[in-house]
Amino acid sequence: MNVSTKAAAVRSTKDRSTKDWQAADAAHFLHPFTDFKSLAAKGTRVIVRGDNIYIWDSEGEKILDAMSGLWCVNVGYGQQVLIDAATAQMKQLPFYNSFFQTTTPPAIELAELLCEIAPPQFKHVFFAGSGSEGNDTIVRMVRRYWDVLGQPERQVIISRNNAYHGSTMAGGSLGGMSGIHAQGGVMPGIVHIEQPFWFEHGQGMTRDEFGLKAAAWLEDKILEIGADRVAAFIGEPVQGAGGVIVPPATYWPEIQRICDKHGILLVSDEVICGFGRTGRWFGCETMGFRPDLMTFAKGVTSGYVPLGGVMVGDRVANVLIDQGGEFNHGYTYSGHPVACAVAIANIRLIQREGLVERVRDDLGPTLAKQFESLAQHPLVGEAQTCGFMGALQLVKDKASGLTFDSSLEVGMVCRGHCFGNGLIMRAVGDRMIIAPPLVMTHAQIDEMVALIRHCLDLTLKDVQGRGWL
Ligand code: PXG
Repeated sequence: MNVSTKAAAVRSTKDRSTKDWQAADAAHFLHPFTDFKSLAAKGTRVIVRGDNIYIWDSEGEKILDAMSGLWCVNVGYGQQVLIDAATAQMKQLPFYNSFFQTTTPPAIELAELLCEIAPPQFKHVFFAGSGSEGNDTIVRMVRRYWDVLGQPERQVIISRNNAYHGSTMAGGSLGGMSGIHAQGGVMPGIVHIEQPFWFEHGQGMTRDEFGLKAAAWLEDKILEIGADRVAAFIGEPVQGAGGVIVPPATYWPEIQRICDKHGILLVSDEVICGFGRTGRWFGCETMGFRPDLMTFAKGVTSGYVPLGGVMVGDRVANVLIDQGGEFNHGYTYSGHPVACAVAIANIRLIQREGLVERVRDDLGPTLAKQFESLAQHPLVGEAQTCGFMGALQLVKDKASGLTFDSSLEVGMVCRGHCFGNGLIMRAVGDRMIIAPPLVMTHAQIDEMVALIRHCLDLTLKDVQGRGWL
């Protein structure tokens, strides 16, 4: 098939049925983190529209999106000010780069605005196109920092098992997901410690005791490697893709103390926790630590267009600027004017609507209360929230906290019921997680929680019917 007949064969939106979309999808579209063959056999769900907290599929089914797209649509779908900002910027200047002594007004303004909302040590930004690219920048930047300071042997970056930092080579290596490591390997100089997951590793201790113990694993690792070889520690304030794992309150302050003691850079991956999700602008503020670098993406534009980057704190910025010379790193889309214009409109909207404070004072406490009641459900062993995200740990035995055999994939059974009942909720193993848009009303929270309860009931019935209890 030559190019012109191929183009002619692609039909327009209106005359295609769901089956037709699915067939074309299976024929040509390789989806992320997907078993291509089995997805082609099952067929995809075609999402065609979004408004507020809802999306619609090609069959006209309305779905409550309790995952904000993929942890990103913080202001909900259909916000006109974001659409207008993109349109105006596309007309004015759809693209120009920020290499070779040039810049654009949206990139400058966004840099200013980010520094205004970030903790006071941040006065500089490096732009990227995604969270993964942001974390690639982190690896290159922390190693460059130690090089410039005459300590090139400080190369090792410590991260955690079950962390998610993206899926480029550096992002996948920093993350602690064995499935990713098994395909493509782990970059040299990146090592992992255990995650601060009380339910799995801390039973029998108080949460606070466990938080200190989990932080001590960092110091053990530093001493094993030798502090003079360790460049940085990176973590998500609350692990998102790993299952909304909220660390004990003692964890992050102790991590901070250990990093300070050994002179190690502290990096907060704020790709999920940033932009109001935890009830402060950044998750490190909620968890009480003071990072040297922060990765951001997702909520910076509420996902309307791709944008990511790194907030660079004074400790690193001063060295790179005053002593570093050229930093040989950057992307075509570093400071993309349309993405930056949308980010500015998004942050201004979050400010105008007071969404960060709303999560802190209203949505967060309301969700926490609702999750306390869901914790009474016979299948739920633990319910945790932080700001406007939460997790329900499904268990076989509520009293002892005994979990199901992972091969039963009870989480996927529950997710199937959600999918079939107009609710998007993610399953991470047997942990059911949500991160809804920050514009939800109380009535919508009630609607969401009723759907969750219904899906838990259906899952319980299934599990009983299959004799798994
Ligand atoms: N850091 C964190 C903390 C993330 O959650 C990334 C970096 C990478 O961002 P990009 O923009 O390169 O995808 C992420 C992304 C899930 C899921 O299943 C989570 C993410 C991405 C895809 C799926 O929960 N988070």
